[in-house]
Amino acid sequence: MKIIKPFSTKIDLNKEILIPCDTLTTRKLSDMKGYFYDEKAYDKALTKEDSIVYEVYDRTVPQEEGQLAQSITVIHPGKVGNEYYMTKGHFHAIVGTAEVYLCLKGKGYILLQSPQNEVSLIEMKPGIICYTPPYWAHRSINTGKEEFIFFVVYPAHAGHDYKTIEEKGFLKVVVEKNKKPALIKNPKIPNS
Ligand code: PAN
Ligand code: ZN
Repeated sequence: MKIIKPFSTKIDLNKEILIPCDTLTTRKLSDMKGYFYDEKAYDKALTKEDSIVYEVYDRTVPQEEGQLAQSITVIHPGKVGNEYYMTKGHFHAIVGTAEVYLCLKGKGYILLQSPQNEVSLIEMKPGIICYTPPYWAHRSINTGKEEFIFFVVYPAHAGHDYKTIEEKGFLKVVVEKNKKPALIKNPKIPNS
């Protein structure tokens, strides 16, 4: 394993970003084709504006076993149709790796799905830590009116398998129903 020097990172508690930050990944609506169930609403939203859905601020460490990756995700408030803004969601490529999520600001959910198709929904608000066990796919959803911001730590060699979710989606989606978040069957997947 590569020997690296100890380092510290500051979470700017006013801006909730990592200082320093090595890489910033920005996901706009145009990067998320096929992820929201309501395709007409997606096309309409994109015609109006290619809004930023979320950003990920990373500290870079070698992507090898024994190292821990750290990052902050900021999901902006918004919806496509009645489905809240969310991350793409993924399995870890090395499926036996877990992850810890700590909510810093805003509110939302972590939606998890096991390889046996069990679905779990963890409610997040500042101070709540979600433990994502190995093997579960995970997606984060902003159900609030402000930014939903969380800090994560995970094994740096975990890797991200986006393909499975991009092709199959999650069995359930979080939508606004009667002005409240509701977990419903994914309309794109028959018998989900
Ligand atoms: C998180 C996610 C981050 C963005 O750091 O990567 O919230 O979500 P997507 O990766 O699904 O676009 C994490 O779970 N890392 O493993
Ligand atoms: Zn992950």
